[in-house]
Amino acid sequence: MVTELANIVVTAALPYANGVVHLGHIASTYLPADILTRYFKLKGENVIYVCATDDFGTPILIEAEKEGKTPEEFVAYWHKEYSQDFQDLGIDFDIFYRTSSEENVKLTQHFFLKLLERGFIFKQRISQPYCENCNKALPDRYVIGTCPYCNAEDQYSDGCEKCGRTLASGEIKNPHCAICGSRPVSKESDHYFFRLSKFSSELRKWLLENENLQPEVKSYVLNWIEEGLREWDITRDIPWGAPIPLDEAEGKVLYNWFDNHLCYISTSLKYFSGKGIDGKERWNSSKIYHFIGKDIVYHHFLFLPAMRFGVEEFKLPEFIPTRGHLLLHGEKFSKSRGWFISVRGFLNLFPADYLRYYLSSITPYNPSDINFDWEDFQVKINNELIANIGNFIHRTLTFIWSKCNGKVPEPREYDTSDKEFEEEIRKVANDVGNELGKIELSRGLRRVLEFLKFCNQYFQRKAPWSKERQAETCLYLCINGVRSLAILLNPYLPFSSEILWKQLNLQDSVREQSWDSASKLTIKGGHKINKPHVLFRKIEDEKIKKEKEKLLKLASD
Ligand code: B3M
Ligand code: ZN
Repeated sequence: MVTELANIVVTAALPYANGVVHLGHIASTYLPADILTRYFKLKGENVIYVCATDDFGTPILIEAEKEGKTPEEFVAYWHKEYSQDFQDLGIDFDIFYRTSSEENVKLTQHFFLKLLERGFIFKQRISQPYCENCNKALPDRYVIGTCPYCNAEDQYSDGCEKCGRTLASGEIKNPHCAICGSRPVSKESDHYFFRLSKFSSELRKWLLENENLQPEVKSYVLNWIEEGLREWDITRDIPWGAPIPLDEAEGKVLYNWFDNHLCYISTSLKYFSGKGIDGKERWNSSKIYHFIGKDIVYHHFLFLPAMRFGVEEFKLPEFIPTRGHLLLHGEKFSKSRGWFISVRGFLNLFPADYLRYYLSSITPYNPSDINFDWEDFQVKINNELIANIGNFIHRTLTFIWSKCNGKVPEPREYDTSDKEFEEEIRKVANDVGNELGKIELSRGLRRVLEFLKFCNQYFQRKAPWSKERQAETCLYLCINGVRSLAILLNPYLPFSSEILWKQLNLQDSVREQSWDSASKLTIKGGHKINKPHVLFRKIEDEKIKKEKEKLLKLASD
């Protein structure tokens, strides 16, 4: 049923607009979604890649207050920073918008009213933590305490990072105010709740029937449903959020997890309306992919589908690709400890494609954690990307440049190994594409490396430099192999593949080619290439040593 949908919408979890996009988010979410989208585009699919900043919520309000900025100023600053980071990393959204947009606030209010009207939202008076010292209601991140389930300390009151549960207001043990540290008192306030439990059986059915969802994630979520779903407090007494569209609730806003995932929809609709397309119709005729990290499974596998079930206007996702955390030398990223690599920090040291290569190669399609290790990074770049991929490209191009005046020779009659090599070129795009289509991006990259091994062995065996052999057919096939490679690598390495395309002196840009043309030999004898330059530079030990020393110092502090 899924394959009949002609259009595709890919989304990546929305980064909080507070400056914490780090390599972990890139690895689990933005990069995999970007690679898949680029692949779909090369396949000629009607696909868009959608993202936005997640602007609302208490963490942002708290930090804006600390910096003496309005939340609007604060999120505008980070929106701009992120846009640049993503662009420099080649994360190529078709639209990068914001949850605080008018469109999203409107859609959120529409969802609220419709769910209310249908009886899926009810009002209840509850006691809430309140700081008498700060004179503030203290929802979510305004309170820090101990997780009642796993006893992890220093957790925010809305969810535990250790065990992954979302927590209801008042559940956290040993609560204290995140701003001043004092113990909160209780104060009564009217809140609205979403009847999540009403959707238990619909959610269960959806999970069981959708074969695209990863089994390990599904069983997690099914367990939560078996344990019983809690009604979900969707309102907050803070001045920053989508306002509740009711007179009786003046001054209250909707919880940021009520509005943020709706931004996938509102942002897509905005994009489509800019193109003169009926957005709702397009959304509902699209295959939908929501890429996330494993810490937000609860929200994407329960809140998000339940709200769409309740409103019945926008279809549910087919895929929610979920990946694990990235550790840094075996430990969790922590901005406060400095155990952290920011996007900008990385880009100041190495090219974006090195990061894309490394993360793609170590990130499997499952929720297990992965590890960023500077030495491993150096090994992968030097021994795979450079010694394997770069080497084949470089020897082919420089050979043609220096020995054939840059002109691709006409092939002669094929021998068996030429035939085998041509067969390999004809086959590889399909193999890599099969993996990419299954979101198995690291496996796709591995298949590219196998291809390279084949290429290098072929080149070695044919020894075009030796006088006794004919070099023509070998060089002709190799240059076509390099062209195929430029296309196959494009989703992974958009910058380098584009430079390579220029060196091959081919028309247009590589991203405008069709994926399937990677299995064809379209470079003819007589084609003139451009002067080759080294595409990838080796990573020196010194540079890695320096980064490792920084970490060692942190570890000993
Ligand atoms: N802003 C980021 C996170 O919890 C959160 C994602 C929203 S996706 C709708 O990782
Ligand atoms: Zn306080």
